[in-house]
Amino acid sequence: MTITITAFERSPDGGKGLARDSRVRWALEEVGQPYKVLPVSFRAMKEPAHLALHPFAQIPTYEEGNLALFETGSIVFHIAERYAGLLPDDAHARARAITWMFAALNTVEPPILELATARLLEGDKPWNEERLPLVEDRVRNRLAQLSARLGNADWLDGAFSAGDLLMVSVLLRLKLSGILDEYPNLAAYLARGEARPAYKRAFDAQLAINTTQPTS
Ligand SMILES: N[C@@H](CCC(=O)N[C@@H](CS)C(=O)NCC(=O)O)C(=O)O
Repeated sequence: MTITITAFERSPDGGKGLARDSRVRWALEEVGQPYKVLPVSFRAMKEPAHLALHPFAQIPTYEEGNLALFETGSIVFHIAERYAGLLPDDAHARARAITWMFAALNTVEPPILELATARLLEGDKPWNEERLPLVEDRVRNRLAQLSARLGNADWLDGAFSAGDLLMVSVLLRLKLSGILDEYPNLAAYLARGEARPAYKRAFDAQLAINTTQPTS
């Protein structure tokens, strides 16, 4: 059955892997499933056809036969449940990998997004100078905890899983900030994720649609 996902027609980051279709692409590449990408403009994202797929007018969405999904956590979970390669067979190990998926999205991603918002969108606010260090501390707190848990391991719980895929995807947003360098094992963890052939294929495909010229 054909899998179709949506992605930004023109990503604000120029296709450098921060738009969230990249984590869905990566999951599909890991499990070896071909997929089509439907690029959507910011205008089209607000129109009824897209809103029927995504009530919050965002990307990515995922369609497979008569199944339509939104929310990357749910999409990656669906891919990992349906195709082998992203969740262990052992029931407890599987539950722990799913726990890391939730931890990535619910516990680690929120302060990282808050920092991105504070830096990119609130830099001109008079209170930003006072607030920014507080937001950075919240990020550092989470990173220190994650770093302590990861220790010298390659991945969060045994073999690479959908938990790592989402955690690496979330940490990517910090890549250029320098903060990750304060936690060398996390910087190495991120690099390990980026070095996976499936990640590279996903990254290259996302970059390609952002660097080719529109036809009209
Ligand atoms: N929690 C959602 C977030 C989706 C999201 O924020 N998508 C961004 C692209 S990375 C988007 O569509 N932004 C445009 C907008 O919100 O108007 C998920 O994980 O799928």
